[in-house]
Amino acid sequence: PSLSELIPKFQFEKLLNSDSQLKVIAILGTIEGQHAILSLEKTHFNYTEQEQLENLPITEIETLVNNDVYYWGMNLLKQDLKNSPSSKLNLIYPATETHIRKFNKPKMHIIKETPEAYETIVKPYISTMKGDRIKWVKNILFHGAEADRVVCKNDDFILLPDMKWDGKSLESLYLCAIVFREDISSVRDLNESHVDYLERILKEIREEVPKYYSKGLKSDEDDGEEGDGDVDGDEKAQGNQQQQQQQQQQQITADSLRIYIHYQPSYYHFHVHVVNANYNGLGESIIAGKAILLDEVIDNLKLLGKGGYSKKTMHYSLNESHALWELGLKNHVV
Ligand code: M7G
Repeated sequence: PSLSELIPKFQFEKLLNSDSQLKVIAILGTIEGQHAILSLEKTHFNYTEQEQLENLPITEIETLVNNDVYYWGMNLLKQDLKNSPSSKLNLIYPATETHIRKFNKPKMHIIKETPEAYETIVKPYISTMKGDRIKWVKNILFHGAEADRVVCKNDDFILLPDMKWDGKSLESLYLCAIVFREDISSVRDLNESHVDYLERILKEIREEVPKYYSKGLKSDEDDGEEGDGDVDGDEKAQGNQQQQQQQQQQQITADSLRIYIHYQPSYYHFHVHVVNANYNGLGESIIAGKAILLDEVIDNLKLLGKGGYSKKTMHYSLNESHALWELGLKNHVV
């Protein structure tokens, strides 16, 4: 079924999360008796063309306060689904208990995971998190799912837009590189034998992403061509110059990519997050205690010797609703 068939059937049950900073809400509900999680995220202002900036689509304004030179109020914006949608919608259906737990906002703790705690608590948990839980990964790798969106594919991995990205603006670029090998569940499985492999992955990402987006997003190009119309020479030159400047600012370069992995990840099949380093609207995804730069991982592997990350004590944040908390990590806080 399509999203537009499913959403009208969604029946509210409870609010899971509402984040005024990230402009996100997540709602638990049911669709035909099965749990579903609906989340909405207000979109960023995608006004990059000069014409859009000159004609902001403000339709109604209510002034709240005016004090000296300061004014503020509320307004409506004219929006349309293709170029200026109001929000991005995510639906997980049917949603499992694990999905639901992930959206509740419980207390965070800093965990000190020793190699022993990993062996006795985390490793057995990971073995239960394979199978159906990472079916979407297998679908991408082996069954052509999302094939039309792939940014780059080689013998090591497939790189494609992450589900969290609306694909509308390079400013919030978010890609995910999923590796073909199935023997790495998490950073804990990495050791010095993986150094060349990881360096190759990192190098490919740094080469391919800037190349792929060198002319901006595909839809940006289309819009640019349409806008030419009957503008006179000077104005057009000025517009082009501004457009070029904006494009340069937006240009994705190898060193403007934040490339990292998660510990603990949600999915235990090795994958690498690739986001625009200038974007900080990603909340938990990029904070200390969750994200580890792939460069750091590689350098650490060179120092850690044969056992690699299995020998390390890992410190990270975990919330009380994560299954690992009750499974025993609550006894391994710092
Ligand atoms: P993670 O570090 O395991 O978990 O990353 P977390 O960041 O969600 O805590 C998995 C990444 O895969 C996340 O960034 C998800 O948004 C992304 N992702 C998850 N699913 C189910 C899909 C999917 O079906 N397609 C794509 N393209 N990305 C997904």
